[in-house]
Amino acid sequence: FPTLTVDVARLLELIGTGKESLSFMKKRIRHLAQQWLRAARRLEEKLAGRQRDQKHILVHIGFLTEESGDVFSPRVLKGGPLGEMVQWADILAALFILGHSLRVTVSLKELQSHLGVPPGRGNCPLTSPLPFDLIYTDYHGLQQMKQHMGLSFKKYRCRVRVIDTFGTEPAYNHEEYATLRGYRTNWGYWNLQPAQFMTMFPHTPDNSFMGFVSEELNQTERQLIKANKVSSMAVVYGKEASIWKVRGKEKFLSILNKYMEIHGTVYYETQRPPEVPAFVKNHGLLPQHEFQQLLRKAKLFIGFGFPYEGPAPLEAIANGCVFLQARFSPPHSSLNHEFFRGKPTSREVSSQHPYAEDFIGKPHVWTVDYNNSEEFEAAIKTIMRTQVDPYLPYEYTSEGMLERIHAYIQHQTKSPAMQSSPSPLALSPNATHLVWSPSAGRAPQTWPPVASLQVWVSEPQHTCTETCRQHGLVCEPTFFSFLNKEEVFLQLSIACDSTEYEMNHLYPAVAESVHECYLQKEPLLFSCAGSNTKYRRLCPCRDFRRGQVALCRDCL
Ligand code: U2F
Repeated sequence: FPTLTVDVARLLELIGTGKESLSFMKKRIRHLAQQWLRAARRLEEKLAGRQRDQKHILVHIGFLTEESGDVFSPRVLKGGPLGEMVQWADILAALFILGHSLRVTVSLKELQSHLGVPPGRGNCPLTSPLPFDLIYTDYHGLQQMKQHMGLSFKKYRCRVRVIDTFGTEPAYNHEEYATLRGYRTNWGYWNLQPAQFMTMFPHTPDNSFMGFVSEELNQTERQLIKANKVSSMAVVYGKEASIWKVRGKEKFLSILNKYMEIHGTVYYETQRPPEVPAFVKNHGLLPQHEFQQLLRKAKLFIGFGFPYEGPAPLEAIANGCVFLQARFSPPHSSLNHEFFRGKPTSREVSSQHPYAEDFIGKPHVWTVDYNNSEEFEAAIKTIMRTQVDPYLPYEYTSEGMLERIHAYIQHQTKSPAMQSSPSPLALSPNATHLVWSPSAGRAPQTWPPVASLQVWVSEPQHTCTETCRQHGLVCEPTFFSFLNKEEVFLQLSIACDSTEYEMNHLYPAVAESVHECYLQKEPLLFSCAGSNTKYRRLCPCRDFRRGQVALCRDCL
């Protein structure tokens, strides 16, 4: 078994030098090293005696390669996106601390030198000439690997994990289906298992949730933060001046300015950017550690609508701020918004940070209509009066991230389609849904274990993601194959005049008005996302650990 590794200097060496983005990542790893080590020790105690395999892992950060244009590195010190670098730094730290053997590449040349891949035999063989058990990369890296590996790419693609910030829904991933049905994207069509895509927040249960971490506080720091909070201090979320070019800003900022001193961390070269009003105290872009210090003093962290779904709101909440953000009505998505256009998802983004809105909520997060001055002003007044403790969801702590990645690496090896075919499910006593019954024979070996499965039927126009959530559960696409059977309709007392197998990401489902039942013909299209007024969908749901939605209760 690998030992949880402590030699952080070795990791920093592996990452290499020569880019501002790499320096940012190394600084972050160095700064969080003690936190990672403490988390590793706690996890070790928790996993005592459990099997842990050591994997050979290649981490190829495609978006940082010159060959893909590397637009990020030159903007690191100029207010450009850092979220991706935050996440990659944390992925590297987590994989290393878990004791796996790592190689890191940020150029095509290095990638090529590591991929000696003469064609072998069989489908995704576990022992073969490819010297890596797992490859973590992104969409740019995937493209580069495909070009370099030629035919063997197809054979080994099951070992790839794609870090994909906003997620890829199954309908966009399946090449033939996406092409036929017009799920057009700049990225999709890779025919991977949807769980191979790993997101920054738990956006859709179809993908795996990779996440990142936020800095954690000890008891003394928590007390200090509470004692030193300035209830009239607000920090604006937006390190690049363009973020401040938002409609209606004058109105809501002048309301905020009546009550609070407003601070910003906007990058500038020589003078204040014209987009930033004179009454804002601008500190310029701060190093990450100093930004956290500013958040420790502030009461409020306020978003202007962009960037979407970044790390900063979690950091603010972890440092005891309230996060105030705009509700999007209608929600933003790839169908109506430039930023999301071409991204392989139809997910509707209901605010700047839906995770903060849905998974955290009040008193830490306020989502309001910025065009409604009364609602906005009332929120500010209440926030100033309310005492709020620092809060960090477990899944964004170092221990939470280590636990999740450990579980994925240990268990997520077989694709759902490869898991053994189950016998029928038994009805639960209350007959509103189905559960796995121990009397139905030996449970098939699956991960998550099938004992956590509950089958619920959605209302029309509801996704399985929503349906499971309504029942306090989470959609688990691995289990779709268990309910994609004619007898399941019968067990749910659904009358089917006809039953067809078709390719459709909403199936299995029933068109109730006409008593037509549909089963899924293409396992790659099993999808928690997606809804239609015509169908009630059969949804596989499971329980989850508090604060760790990626894992079921018995999933460790
Ligand atoms: C997101 O990327 P961003 O970089 O825009 O995300 P932010 O939430 O602004 O924060 C990234 C980090 O920047 C740090 C802060 C965060 O961890 O500690 N920071 C800083 O170092 N100094 C400062 O003065 C202020 C912040 C998202 F993550 C990406 O995936 C998206 O591509 C992007 C666009 O939606 O938004």
